[in-house]
Amino acid sequence: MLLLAAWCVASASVRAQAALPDEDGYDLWLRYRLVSSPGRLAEYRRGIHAIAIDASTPLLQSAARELQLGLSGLLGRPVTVARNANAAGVVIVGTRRSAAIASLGLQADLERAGAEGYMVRTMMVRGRQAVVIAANSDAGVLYGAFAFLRHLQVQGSLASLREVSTPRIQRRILDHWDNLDRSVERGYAGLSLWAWDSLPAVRNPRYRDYARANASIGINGTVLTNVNANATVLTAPYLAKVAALAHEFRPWGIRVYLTARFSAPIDIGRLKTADPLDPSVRKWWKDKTDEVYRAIPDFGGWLVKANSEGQPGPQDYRRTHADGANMLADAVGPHGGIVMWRAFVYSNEVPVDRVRQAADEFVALDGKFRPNVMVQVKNGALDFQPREPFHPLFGAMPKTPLVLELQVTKEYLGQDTHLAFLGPLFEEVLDADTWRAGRGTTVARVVDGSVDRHRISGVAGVANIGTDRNWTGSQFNQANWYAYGRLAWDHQLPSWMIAGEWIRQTLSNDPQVLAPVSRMMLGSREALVNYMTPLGLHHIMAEGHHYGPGPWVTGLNRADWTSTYYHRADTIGIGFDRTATGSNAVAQYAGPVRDQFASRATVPDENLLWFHHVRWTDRLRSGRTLWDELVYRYSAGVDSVRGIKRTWEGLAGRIDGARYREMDAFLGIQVREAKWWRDASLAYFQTFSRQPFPAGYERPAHPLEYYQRLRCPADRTRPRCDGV
Ligand code: BDP
Repeated sequence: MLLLAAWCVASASVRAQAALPDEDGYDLWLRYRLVSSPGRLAEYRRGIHAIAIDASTPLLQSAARELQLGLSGLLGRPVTVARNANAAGVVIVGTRRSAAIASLGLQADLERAGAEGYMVRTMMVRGRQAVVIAANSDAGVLYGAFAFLRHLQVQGSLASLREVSTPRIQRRILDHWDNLDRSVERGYAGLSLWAWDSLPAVRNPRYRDYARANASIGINGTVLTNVNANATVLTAPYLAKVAALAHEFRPWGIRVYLTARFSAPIDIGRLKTADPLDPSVRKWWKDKTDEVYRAIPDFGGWLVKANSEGQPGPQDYRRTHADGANMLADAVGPHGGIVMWRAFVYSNEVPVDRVRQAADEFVALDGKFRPNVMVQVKNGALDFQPREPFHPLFGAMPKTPLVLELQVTKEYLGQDTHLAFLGPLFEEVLDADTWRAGRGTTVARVVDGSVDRHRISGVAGVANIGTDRNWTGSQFNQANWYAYGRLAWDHQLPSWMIAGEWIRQTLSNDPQVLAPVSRMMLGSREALVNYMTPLGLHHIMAEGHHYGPGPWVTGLNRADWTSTYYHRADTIGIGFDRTATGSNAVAQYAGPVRDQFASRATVPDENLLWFHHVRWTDRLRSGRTLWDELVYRYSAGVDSVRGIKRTWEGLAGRIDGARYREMDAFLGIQVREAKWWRDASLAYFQTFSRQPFPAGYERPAHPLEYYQRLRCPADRTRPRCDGV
C-alpha cells in the first residue's frame, strides 16, 4: 500500500514536471505566461480586448509594445492596438494631454501621480467597462503599463483595480562596476553586458531587454562603468559607444551616467595636473562635459570615487572632496546634470577605526557642495556586510542630498550560489531611525529628501547583472535586482510583498509554491548572517575574493583589510569596542542612537560585537554565555539552510525541471558551505575562548588547520571548493 502511494506521488510529480517546459530564466519576471487560474483568465478575457494608445513618442511606443506582448501572452490570444477607445474591453492608455484621457475626469488621481507616477484603474467609460492607464508624462505611462501587467501576472482582480503610485525617490539608479575589458568587479554572472568592441555598430537585443526589465521596476538610470574608473571611456570613440547604449535605453526612460576618473585630464587630456582649482583643469572638464552632452543630450551626470583605495582625487592636491565635486558640478550644471560623489573613502594610512573615516571626513563638508552634488553613502559604514548598523552619515549631513548605495551583487553574501534574498536587508536599512530630527527620521526619509526638503533625491544599487543567460548567476539573484527596483520606487513596500510578487511572476502562481518559496526567501538573509557573521561580527571573509570564511586573516599590509582587526578575539573575549573606551565610533550617531549602541544593556544582539568587546563567559539575553550563543547561532544558520533545501526539494515537479535543478544544486553547495563557515569559524574562535562545545552541538568535522589550508575558490585547478 505504502509502496503504491509512493509510486503515485512519484509519478504525479513526474507528470507535473513533464508538463512544465524547461526555462532558462532569461525572461526574468516578464514571462507573461498564460494565466493559470481559470477564473481569472475568464475575467481577463471578458474585460480586455484591445489597447487604445496614441503611440506618438518612443516611450509610448515602448508601452504599447509591452502591453501587446504581455497581454497576448497572459490571455493566450492576440491583443492588438485599436485606435478606437469606445469599444468595450479597451485598455485606454495615455498622458493627461491625450484626447482619450483628457475627457475622463481623472484630475484628482493624476494630481497624486505626480511627474513620474501613474494611475491604473478599471472604470466605466461612456457606459462600457474599460481599463485606464494614465499619467502626466510618457515615462509615467510606461510605468503604469508595467504596473497593469504586474497586476495581471499576480492574478489580481480586474474589477477592483485602482492604483495610484508615484516614486518617492527621483534618481533610481543601477551602478555597474563594469570594466572596459568586460570584466566585472564583484560580478558573479559572467561578463559585462556592454560589448565595447562591437559597439556602436552592433546593438545586441539584450540591451533592450535590460532596459525593459529595469523600466518594469521603475529604474531610470544606469552608471555604465566601474567606480574604479578608466578615463578611456571619456575618449571620443568610447563616447560614441556610450551614445549607442543611451539610444537603446532612452525609449525605456533610462538615462546613462558615467564614472569620472579624477586624473582624466592627465590620463587622456595631456595636462600636467588634475588640481580642481586649476583653471586649465576646470576648462578641460567643462569642455569634456560639453562634448559628452553633444553625444548624449540627456546624460545624467558623473559618479566619482576619489581618494579611496588608491583612486586619484582632489586630496592629491590638498583640496577637499567639495572642491573636487564642485568642479564637476559646475561642468554638468548648465546641462541639468548631477554629480554623485562617493563617501566610501579611506586613505592609505590605517585609521583609528576604518568605520569612522567617512563621517570624519564628510561631516565638516556639509553645506559646502553645489546644489547639484549628491553625496553617495553605502548603507553601512564599513562595506556591504551581511549585517551592518546604518551609516552614521545618514544622520549627520542635513544640508546635502544623500544617495543611498546598496549592493545588489552579493560580494560578501555567498556571491552567485547562496540564496540570500536582500529585501529584508534593504528594508532594515531604509527603516533604520537616525533620530537626527527626532523619532522617525529614518534613512528612507533622509534619502527621499522629505526630512530636509531637498530638491533632488537618489538611490543606487550595485548591479548583479552580466552575460549569464539568467542575467544574475542564479535564478534567485534575480529577486534582488527586482527588490532593489521596487524599493527604489517605493521604500514603504514590505519585502514579503515584493518576494510574493517576484515569485508569482517568475516562478509560479501556485499557492503550493508561493508560501514555501516566500518562507525560504524571507528567512534566507538571517540564516546567512547566522552562519557567516552572527551577533555583529563583520569582515571575517577570506581575503580578496571575500568568499568563504577567513577569520584568521591577519598581518596584511593594511590592518583594516584583515579579519583580526575587526573581530579582535583574545582569550578574554571578542568584538570591536567602538564605545568611548574604544574607537568611539558610536559618537558619530545622534544622541538616542549613540546611547542605545553604546550601552551593553540596550545594544541589540544583532550588533553586539560591532560595538562591544564582550567576555566569552558573559551571559546574553538568551541566558547563554557569549561562546554558547555563538555556537547556537552558527548552528542555527546551518539548520536553517538545511531546512530551506528540504523545502525546495518538496517543490520538485511544481517548478520547471531546469530551474528546479539549478537551484537545487546551488542549495546543495550552500548547505555544505554554511557548515564550512560554521565549522571553520568556531574551530578558530575556540582557540581563543577555550570553551567546550555545549552539549548536543556538532563539533567541526576537521581541525582548524584543515580549514586554513583550503583555498576556495581561488585555486582554479581544483573543482569548486573541493574539500568543503
Ligand atoms: C568594496 C569592493 C571593491 C570596491 C569598493 C568600492 O571590495 O571591489 O571597489 O568596495 O565600493 O566593497 O569602491
